[in-house]
Amino acid sequence: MSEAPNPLVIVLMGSKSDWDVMQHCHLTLDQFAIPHECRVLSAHRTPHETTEYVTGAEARGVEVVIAAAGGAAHLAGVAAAHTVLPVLGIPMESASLKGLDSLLSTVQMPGGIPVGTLAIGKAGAINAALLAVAILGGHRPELRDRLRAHRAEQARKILAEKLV
Ligand code: RP5
Repeated sequence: MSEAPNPLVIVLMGSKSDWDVMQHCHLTLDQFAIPHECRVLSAHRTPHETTEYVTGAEARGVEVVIAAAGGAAHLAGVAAAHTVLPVLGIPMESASLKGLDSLLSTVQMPGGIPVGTLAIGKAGAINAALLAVAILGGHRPELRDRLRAHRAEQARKILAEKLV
């Protein structure tokens, strides 16, 4: 577990094997100096602890929940069932179906309990962090300014590309 005293974002993943990818979510949140906590919790293997952790998040001041899982990926849906905080789901790439299983499990929530689902793997991990910053930025103009600067930097890099 990686801890911040008063996290605004919690980042859950179903297994330590997800960390190679999910460290990019953590690093992106760090880039924006967002206090956050990363934890391995599984919808299947630790159902009670997962429920307890997500249920208590709002009272701790958490504003966004990020949940990554692979295969029969229920973690984001289970998290969303236990909180009204926005939940962002990241499908992890799986060995057998390359993450299509994780994508469909995460994205196909029945109407009523939303999970905002990002892309499979690293792109989703980075974008979940950026979307969390945008959500937090709704009432923190300084964060919106940092997002604008981040986009400007990406544009500067693209425009500076030389092919030959
Ligand atoms: C999911 O099962 C995890 O999120 C992970 O992506 C996948 C495989 O987990 P391990 O068998 O590597 O622990 O619950």
